Amino acid sequence: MLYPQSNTCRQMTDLSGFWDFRFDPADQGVEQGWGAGFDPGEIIAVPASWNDQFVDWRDYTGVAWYQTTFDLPWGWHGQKIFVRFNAVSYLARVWLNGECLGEHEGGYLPFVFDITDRVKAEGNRLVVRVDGDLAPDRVPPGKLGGLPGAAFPTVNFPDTSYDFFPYCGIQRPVILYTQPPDAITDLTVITELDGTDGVVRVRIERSTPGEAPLTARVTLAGHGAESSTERRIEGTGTEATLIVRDAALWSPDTPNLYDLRVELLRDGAVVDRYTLAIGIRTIAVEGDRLLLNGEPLKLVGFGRHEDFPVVGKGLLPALIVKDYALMRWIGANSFRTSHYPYSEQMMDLADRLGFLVIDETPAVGLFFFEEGLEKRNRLCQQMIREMIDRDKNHPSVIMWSIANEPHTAYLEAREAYYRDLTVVDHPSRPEAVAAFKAQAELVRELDPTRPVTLVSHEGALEEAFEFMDVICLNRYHGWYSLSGQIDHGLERLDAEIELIHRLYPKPFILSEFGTDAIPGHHAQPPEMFSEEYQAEFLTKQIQLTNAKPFVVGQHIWNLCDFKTSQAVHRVGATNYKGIFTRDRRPKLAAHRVRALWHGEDAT
Ligand code: ADA
Repeated sequence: MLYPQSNTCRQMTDLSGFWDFRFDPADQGVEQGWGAGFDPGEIIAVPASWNDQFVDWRDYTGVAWYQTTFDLPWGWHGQKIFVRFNAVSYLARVWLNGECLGEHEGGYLPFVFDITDRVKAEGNRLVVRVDGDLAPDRVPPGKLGGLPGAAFPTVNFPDTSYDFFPYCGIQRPVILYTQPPDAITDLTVITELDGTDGVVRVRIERSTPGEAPLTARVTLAGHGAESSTERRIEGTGTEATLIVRDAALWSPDTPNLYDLRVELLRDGAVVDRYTLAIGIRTIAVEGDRLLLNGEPLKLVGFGRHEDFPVVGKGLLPALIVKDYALMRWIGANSFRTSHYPYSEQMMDLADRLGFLVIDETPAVGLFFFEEGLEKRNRLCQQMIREMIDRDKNHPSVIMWSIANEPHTAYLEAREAYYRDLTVVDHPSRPEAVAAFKAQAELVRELDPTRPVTLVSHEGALEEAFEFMDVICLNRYHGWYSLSGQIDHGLERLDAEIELIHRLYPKPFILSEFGTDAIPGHHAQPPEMFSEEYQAEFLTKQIQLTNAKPFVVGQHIWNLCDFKTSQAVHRVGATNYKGIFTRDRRPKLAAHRVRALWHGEDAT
């Protein structure tokens, strides 16, 4: 799905700003016809979550209504006109001028409505009903009353099956945009290497074929070179291949980008144009190594969240710049979009600044008991399609993650495993194995160029690892298990990583490890929740994983402290595993990790 652009063939305008707003706890808006317009109660900022913008609605995850009006900019008549929601959490239903345009379920991926035949020159009214509720048959799921067998049998409030606050609302921009009648509707870019040359393959999809044949002109410029080719378009699309001699490759150290320009011509005149920054690179798995441009790769970085005071999960460009600056300062080269696809603005900067991204769907906290299973599986596949369709052209995206910590193992299997790493036969629920086998196959069908993974906490019990290219393990030995015993936890982690690697000899990423550290809390000798404990825990686990050649990644959990639901194990409804505070100030561990990742001795 292409991001809207303004150029001589297309226009876009951002509807961000202050919208009319009204909570609807009785869910009466639909029957009272609020879709045609409603008397506002509040003013709300878009984009941003609604939870922290008011004084007393933080924990509200029900229904709320947004409304704005707009006139069409000059010159848009005669064009095809669309409205694009970059993300609305969780379920959105949209009306324009009183007519329902449709619905979208899922809180972190874009959706578009064609409003060409419904939009007026002036006085358009756009209304959105947002249902932020939690439910067992949603992805991610909620209102389970506490997950049987989860690490903590307590029930969070709000009742999530995952460990971050369920922010709601129109959290990313809403954009109006045009396309010409004959338009480029999608581009898929695949890059390969041939010696020192880059091979850039471009698949071009066009809008419904008109009468007159069209020609596609594809131009690639950058680093002192420019090459171009033309293709007639028969039907709805065509492919073009460009060779770049002695290509300037994309990597974290050299995030070289080229300007790809695709134009549609009819009788020699340009009728549409789309430009895209692309990076020439390859990513591959070879044995138990991960290769970038044919060279072994080590990922050092973080699991993160989109999270900040007041805006919640709302897009905040300055925070994106800050977080990349912090990751650059500390020496990270990668992150995972835990536990949902991040904003398109965040992904664009990963390309430009040179960060390697494990792109993860919103499938966190899944369980495989019957209630809602069929719908959750269908939603997981929908979100895989939407994520790959949106992010497939980013050179920074090197891997797809189809879930975080799904609860796949039987309880008794887990008890035996936690006791002494005993792996019983068939420890995973067959429904889970079937679901992830199908999802891994879907990823490879949609994008055969990138490895697929599943981020598991089940360890060697995770039978779905069989279908993954890369093994990702979240593990907290010395925190949730062997609490207070960093060295004993290290021994257990060492044994477990080796066991998993024997069973699944694939590249291995320690995708989460860390401890809570209350900012300003100190103890010597280190004790849990002190900054010293976090610093020593991370230092020793980084040194352990550095010594294992098949461990191709270490992602600390987390870059920053972040908001969670309320629960007995979350002081102030906050997860303090950040090595930076929620307002981005370094803890002791940040300095230790920076020394380690810059090759200095951090003891
Ligand atoms: C899990 C989970 C994270 C976070 C972490 C923790 O690994 O994937 O979202 O909850 O544990 O802090 O406990």
